[in-house]
Amino acid sequence: MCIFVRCVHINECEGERGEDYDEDCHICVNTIGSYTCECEDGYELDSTTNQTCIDINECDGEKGVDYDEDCHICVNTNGSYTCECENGYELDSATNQTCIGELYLVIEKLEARKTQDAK
Ligand SMILES: [Ca+2]
Repeated sequence: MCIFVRCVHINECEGERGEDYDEDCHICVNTIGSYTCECEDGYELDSTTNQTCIDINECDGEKGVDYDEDCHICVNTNGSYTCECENGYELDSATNQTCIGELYLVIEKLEARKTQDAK
């Protein structure tokens, strides 16, 4: 910032998030005359401003690359994604990003019973 021809270097990152630097800037990185951001997983730096982290829409990407191959209907969420599953499949509660079939669930239940019987 220049006041009366004197330029003062301001470190926005020492200020308050949402006031001195953008609310959606995850890790503020001070630069000369400005600032930029580092973003958390699932977000990318907005290339128009370089000062905001925006959600990556994994569902716009390629199945098996940007989102799980076993995700039937990809549903974008902030910082991540989840899936809707076809009939006979359930969302894997461990990740919320994979659909698992009935057969797999039956095997898992049998395995659990076997473990219980062994006790
Ligand atoms: Ca996302």
